[in-house]
Amino acid sequence: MKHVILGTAGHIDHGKTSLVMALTGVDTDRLKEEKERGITIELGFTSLDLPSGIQLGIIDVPGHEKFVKHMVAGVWGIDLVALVIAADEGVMPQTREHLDICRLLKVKKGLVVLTKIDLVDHELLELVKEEVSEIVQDTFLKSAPILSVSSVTGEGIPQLISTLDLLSQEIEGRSADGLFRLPIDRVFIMKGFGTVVTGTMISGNLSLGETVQVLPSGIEGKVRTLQVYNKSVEKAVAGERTAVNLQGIETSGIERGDVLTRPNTLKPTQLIDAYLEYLPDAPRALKHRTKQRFHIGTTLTNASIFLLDREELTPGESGFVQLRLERPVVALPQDRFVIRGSAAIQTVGGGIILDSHPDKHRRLSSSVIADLGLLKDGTGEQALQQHIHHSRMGGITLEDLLNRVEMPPHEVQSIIRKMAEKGALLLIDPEKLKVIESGQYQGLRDLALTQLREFHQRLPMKSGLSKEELRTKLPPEVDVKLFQILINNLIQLKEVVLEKDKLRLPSHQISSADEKGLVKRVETAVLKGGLQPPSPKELSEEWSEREEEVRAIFEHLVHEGILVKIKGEIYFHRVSFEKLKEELVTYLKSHQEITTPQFKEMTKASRKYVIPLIEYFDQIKLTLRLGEKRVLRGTSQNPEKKLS
Ligand SMILES: Nc1nc2c(ncn2[C@@H]2O[C@H](COP(=O)(O)OP(=O)(O)OP(=O)(O)O)[C@@H](O)[C@H]2O)c(=O)[nH]1
Ligand SMILES: [Mg+2]
Repeated sequence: MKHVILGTAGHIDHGKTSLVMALTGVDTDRLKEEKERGITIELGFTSLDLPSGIQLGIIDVPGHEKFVKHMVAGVWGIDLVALVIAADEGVMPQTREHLDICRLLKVKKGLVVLTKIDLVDHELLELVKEEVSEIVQDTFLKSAPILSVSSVTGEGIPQLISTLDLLSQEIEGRSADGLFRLPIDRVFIMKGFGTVVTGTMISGNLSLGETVQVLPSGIEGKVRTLQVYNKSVEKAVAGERTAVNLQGIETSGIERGDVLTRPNTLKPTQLIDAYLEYLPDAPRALKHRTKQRFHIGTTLTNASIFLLDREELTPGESGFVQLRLERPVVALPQDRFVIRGSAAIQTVGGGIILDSHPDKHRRLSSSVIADLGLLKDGTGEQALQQHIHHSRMGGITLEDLLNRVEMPPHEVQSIIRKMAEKGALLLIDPEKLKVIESGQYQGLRDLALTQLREFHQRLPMKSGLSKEELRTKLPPEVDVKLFQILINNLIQLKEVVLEKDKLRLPSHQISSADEKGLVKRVETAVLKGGLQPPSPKELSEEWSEREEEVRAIFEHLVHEGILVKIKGEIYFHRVSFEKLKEELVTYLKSHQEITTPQFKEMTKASRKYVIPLIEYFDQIKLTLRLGEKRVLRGTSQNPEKKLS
């Protein structure tokens, strides 16, 4: 059976609830306060079986300006709107505001219902009709039917029913294969059953016994019973007014504005990119970072509006914005939203969500604007490609992609498959369906090879780099699985060699130095030099070996911890260095201080070595320089310590 949802809209007291009653026989004003005050406060729900067999769900909204937030929650996701205008009063402020809201939320179709015609004469009715055509021009209701009824006498009600039937037949049914999403508009306890939530299923479907999740809190529960228009069902689908009886969730854990989903599908967000239409009759220009009320689904929170493409948005203009929200909400691309002023509460604009999980953007950046332009005007496939591209070298999972584009999972999967077949992307995690753009993967591969090359250049005597070391040199978004795939791939293509846990380039050979025993010879020569060791240059000249090769061996020995590099060309053998260090500490412990000449005397070395050495001891924080003298750090001679 086809389901269509109709919402009422219109100024307070214009006869919306009476009209619903005339159509269905149900009084949707249930609250005591509503009865006493004669106004609607909360949303009302009922349904009507149309002659063609379509079931029309009806949401009755309040007209009072104080309850516009309930009205927005009610009409978000409806298929048809009945804009109700009392013939004896004509167009009033909330007539216009509700019409703006329906337009901003992109309600597809509707009709205008002039009520209370029993109270006016023909002339007045014609005047009101003129007024109506004026306000609906340039809106989706431009050529909508205008019906005249009296809920008191019943005049016009049969015509209204057949018009609703015709319009409903023109409404396209919703696809039930999107991600399941139900913005909650009511939460209550039913005796003997427990927690029940209701809402309009925006997309997907839900069956008895399934596990569901409440967002943003993340609480999970089970579907115990399911109802669509008061009838128990095994499965509810998109477009239906659905009541879900939840097992394992207390009513205190849920509130209106929450969204029911399946676990691990939708992710709440506090940062949203959008295209905002600022209404022509907004009171003043919208400045960068202005805080406004932000309505999406049945949720209301505050948003700071960052203007991305201009300094301010004047009434009547539209622009790209980034919304920073006070509380997390569930939102998907193509969703509609409304913004209302936070001081003078009035609808000032609304628009379409382009990305519900963006990065923070720089303002006035042409590349950011171009990307958002593509999300606004491009196809779903283009949006998908853009998100894969922007996931850079880390790649992106199917789950994340489904939160970034408005497409059912099977469509996203089929596009991914096609892109993979064309070689545009690689599947890096078949379990999570994680993909990486081929260009990004090439970049990652080049980066890994460059890192290896640089390592070999710096330390030619090392056989290679361990996997862990190489991973730390790659971007942090590269996870273990992707890294493993990269390494295996590089090994398979013989672009790197894995040998004794070390990765190296195939061209890298530990230089022939080892064969000549040069490494050992350098070590011996430096050790023999004691506190006046030879430099790489001196040794290379003495032995007629290439200077770079000898210097590389010195660096290798430093890396191995055998030599200590003091400065520039001065390398000491660790044995000589440690012996001197011990001698210096012993001296300072008994003499408290040492002058440079005294230190020179201790080393019996020339100034060329003495000055860099004593400065090195300062540098490694063994000694502290006080004028011409040095003392041990961290002892009683240390004035710094005394002060503290
Ligand atoms: N004479 C006459 N009175 C009507 C008609 N429709 C509604 N009324 C009266 O107008 C008053 C307001 O009607 P409601 O249906 O409560 O108006 P509403 O639009 O639902 O008001 P809110 O929900 O508070 O915005 C009630 O006293 C109704 O009896 C009608 O067709 N003819
Ligand atoms: Mg009402």
